[in-house]
Amino acid sequence: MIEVPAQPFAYRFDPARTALVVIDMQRDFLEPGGFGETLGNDLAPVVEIVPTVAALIATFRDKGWPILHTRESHAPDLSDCPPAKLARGLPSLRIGDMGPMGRILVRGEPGAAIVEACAPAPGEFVVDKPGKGMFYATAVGDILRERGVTHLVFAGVTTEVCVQTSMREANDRGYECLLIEDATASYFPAFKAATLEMIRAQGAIVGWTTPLAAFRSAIA
Ligand code: C5J
Repeated sequence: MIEVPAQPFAYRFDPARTALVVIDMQRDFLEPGGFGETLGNDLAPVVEIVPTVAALIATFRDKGWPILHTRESHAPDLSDCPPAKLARGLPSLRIGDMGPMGRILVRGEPGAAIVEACAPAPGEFVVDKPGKGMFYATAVGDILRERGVTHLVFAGVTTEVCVQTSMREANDRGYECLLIEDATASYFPAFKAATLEMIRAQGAIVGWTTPLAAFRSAIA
């Protein structure tokens, strides 16, 4: 077992049963003209974490530990899009509309791709998810179960939406979850800070948090 200094207390994991989950590091959330920007958001906080997420991915690759990437995306006819996602918010472009990177959050369009710096390597899992959480309407549960994964290390965007939802779903399913603090971001720094606090509150009610440097020192 490896022990990582973390909040609210040390996180212990067996590397043979641990996977990295990288949530939605897609052009649509990180690049101008994508869904994130059409919602009126400042992209700077999410762009800032790209090198840290890339370093975390490289760390798992070096160790040969499994990596699962998610992409928030929909079928071209939007038949898998939860109604709330289509109806709510005031984006200048809605899901499915044509933007500068193709149709917003539609599978196979350039904007739905993962940014180059965090691109999946051959053999890594890539899961398209229509919801905010990674278990809803996906094969994530089967993928993790088949490989005996019990512990998940999380990164990606956005902290309070798809990262937190996926962590909560995982926590309810019995996975022990660690969020890498500087490898996750929100368009709203205050939301990120609040989410980190919520996750580790009340004795790790959702899971643990730690910076990448602490994680890397622990596994060195
Ligand atoms: C959002 C996400 N924020 N990946 N998606 O709509 O967090």
